Amino acid sequence: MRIDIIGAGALGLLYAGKLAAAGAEIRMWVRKPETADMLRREGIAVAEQGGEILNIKYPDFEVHLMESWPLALPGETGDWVLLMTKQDGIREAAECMAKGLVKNLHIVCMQNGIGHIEAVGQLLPDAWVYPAVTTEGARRQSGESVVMHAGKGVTELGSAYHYGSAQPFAPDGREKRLADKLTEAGLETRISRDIDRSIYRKLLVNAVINPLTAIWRIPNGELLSSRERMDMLRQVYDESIRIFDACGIAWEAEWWEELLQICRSTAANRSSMLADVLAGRRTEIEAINGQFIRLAEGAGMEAPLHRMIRNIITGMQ
Ligand code: KPL
Repeated sequence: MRIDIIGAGALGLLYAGKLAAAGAEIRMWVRKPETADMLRREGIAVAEQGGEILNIKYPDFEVHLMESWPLALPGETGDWVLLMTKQDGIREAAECMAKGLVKNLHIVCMQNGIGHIEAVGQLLPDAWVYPAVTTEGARRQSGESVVMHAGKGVTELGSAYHYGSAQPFAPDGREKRLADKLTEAGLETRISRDIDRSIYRKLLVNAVINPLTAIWRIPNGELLSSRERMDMLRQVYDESIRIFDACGIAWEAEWWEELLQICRSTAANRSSMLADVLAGRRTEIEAINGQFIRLAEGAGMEAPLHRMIRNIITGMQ
């Protein structure tokens, strides 16, 4: 199976390394020449929690600059594109893909937040766009090609959207083949027929945990360490649920307990937003809490906590 992976962040490297080790033909697509040089020089190393290290040397995988997509792929493509940039990297990647000759790409989107499936679909109306939600934990030091597989999770792969035609996608077993390959590579993947539920659950978890850990500069587990922190967690959660209700978005009572369980099971981890703030990178606040503000606006209601949190994080960038 030939897989194009766009983005060399922690998840991009984790997927590339593990899939290459499982025999998939991997092409990495990166934005910066220095990232391409580093990957060619150092390869990819995936450090598992048990101490095992998977080393993938270049050229056992390919590396290209994203801008060379139309030249490097003159009329041929892989079986899959895994789009693993953050939401703010989507436009640039999609514009490069749109210049390529191959139009009917099958693109899996692994971003946090909501709104990205529509964004990709509008930029690439001939592509099949699959939402995916993962709970795999990965960490990487900026400028390094070593990725820590910090927590084994599960990936859910939804059905494809196609914006260019009203034709429903005739299933050809393609998603199942990808899910099987990922699972064989040690990245457990299930086909989901209710991916929206997982997307909204993850949006809620990220909207509560990520900004509060970034504001207080604490690992996830410390959110549970005092009454004041727990109260704040609960208030942001409750406001989010009121917004879901106003928008007619289904949610489940267990999500609160699941959120607390995520804090416990990732207790020592830094959230991705805290990592971004500490590294001076742009955060995903707009794609996460910003989306709650927009959902609330659409339903004619206020979202004072999400708005305050969004302003605090934006003011830190
Ligand atoms: O997804 C995460 C993130 O950091 O973005 C959580 C679940 C909060 C784990 O850190």
